[in-house]
Amino acid sequence: MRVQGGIDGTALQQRLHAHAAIGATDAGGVCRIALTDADRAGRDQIVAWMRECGLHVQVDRIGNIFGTRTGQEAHAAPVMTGSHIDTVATGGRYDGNYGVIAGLEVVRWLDARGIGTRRPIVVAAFTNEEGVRFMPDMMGSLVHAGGLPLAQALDTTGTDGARLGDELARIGYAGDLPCGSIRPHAFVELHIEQGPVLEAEGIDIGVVHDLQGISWQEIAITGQSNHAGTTPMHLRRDTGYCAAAIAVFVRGLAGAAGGTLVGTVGAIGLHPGLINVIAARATLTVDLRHTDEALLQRAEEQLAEYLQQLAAEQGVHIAARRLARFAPVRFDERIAARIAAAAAARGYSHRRMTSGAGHDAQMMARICPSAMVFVPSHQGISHNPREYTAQRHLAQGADVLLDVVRSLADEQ
Ligand code: HGY
Ligand code: MN
Ligand code: MN
Repeated sequence: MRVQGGIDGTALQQRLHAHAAIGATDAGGVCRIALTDADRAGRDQIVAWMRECGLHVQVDRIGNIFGTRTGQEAHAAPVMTGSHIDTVATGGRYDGNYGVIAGLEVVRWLDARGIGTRRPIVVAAFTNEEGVRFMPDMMGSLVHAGGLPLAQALDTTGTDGARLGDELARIGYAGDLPCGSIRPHAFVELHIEQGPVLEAEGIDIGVVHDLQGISWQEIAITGQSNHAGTTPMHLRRDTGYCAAAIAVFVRGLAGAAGGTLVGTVGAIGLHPGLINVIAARATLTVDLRHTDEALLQRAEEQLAEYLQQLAAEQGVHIAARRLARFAPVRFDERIAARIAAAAAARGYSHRRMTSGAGHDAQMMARICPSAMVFVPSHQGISHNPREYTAQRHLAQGADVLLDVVRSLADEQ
């Protein structure tokens, strides 16, 4: 593994902060929800930087953006890196953006030294990785990998009632490149860990060799609104109570699994949502994740059984709708080893680990050898304006990305 000078961490951090100004929130974070005007502005900036780097820019029909640096063998399958630039509503500066912007720094580093590669290098920014408006998450890379038909993705209705295809056209990113037409030789994604492990262990680089399965559901509960003061407790069909009971059950599921299962009730809505009215309707979301597919399925079954029991007990109707479901993913061992070797060659401490979060790499793993590089998140905080990674760590992750992408782009 050839090791020369590293990525300019100051320039990388400056670009990250410049990009974070787009959709900046008063809390110091970023809100660039997929296919909003803020996402368009964020996309425009990435496209401008890609063009500045002399990349050939293409946009596919689900809005994925690809910047290609040609190789000596222009038609060889490219090495692809990248991530996403859409964020959750209370997002930070680094989730996704770091992987795209570091990919461009790799291109700049090679150009500044006049270094060519055998294979082309592609930097990608995938559409709608977060999935908080249009579900499922990792949608752009899922369509690219053939896991979701384009027409179905375009017809997805958002939480705000908008149709995805209309929003894509409205922001000017309904491209004409057929989805999936770039078949990479390999895919490497650089991302913040979004968890506490690397910082707690004082380790610089995470060599991500697998990623846990994800189950997203929306649960709709129908009961009966009634007077909060006059209705005896045994005569209530109280959906507010049921929603709370489900949240407690999900927490118990995770607790019973000894920390290997994580369960989250992230959104709860009550109707009419008034202090003196027993809620007639409740809607809540459940996010379950596990590295073991069979145990994730078991947790889903236990939840389904509980919903039936609760409905009978409380005299309410409960319907569950699947929003996303991805099995755990094992990344490519050869590429994981290449990441570990690159970190070692630069004297960066590193450890193998699992990704708790979903990423575009899990979809790209369906069509080409893929793996991920993590850098520490301060206090493990993410999906939060306080998300932070030190410049030193940002630069180290980009160095490893540079060395791995370069070595893959020069192989037969
Ligand atoms: O949900 C996830 O893990 C990712 O942030 N979309
Ligand atoms: Mn992300
Ligand atoms: Mn995220």
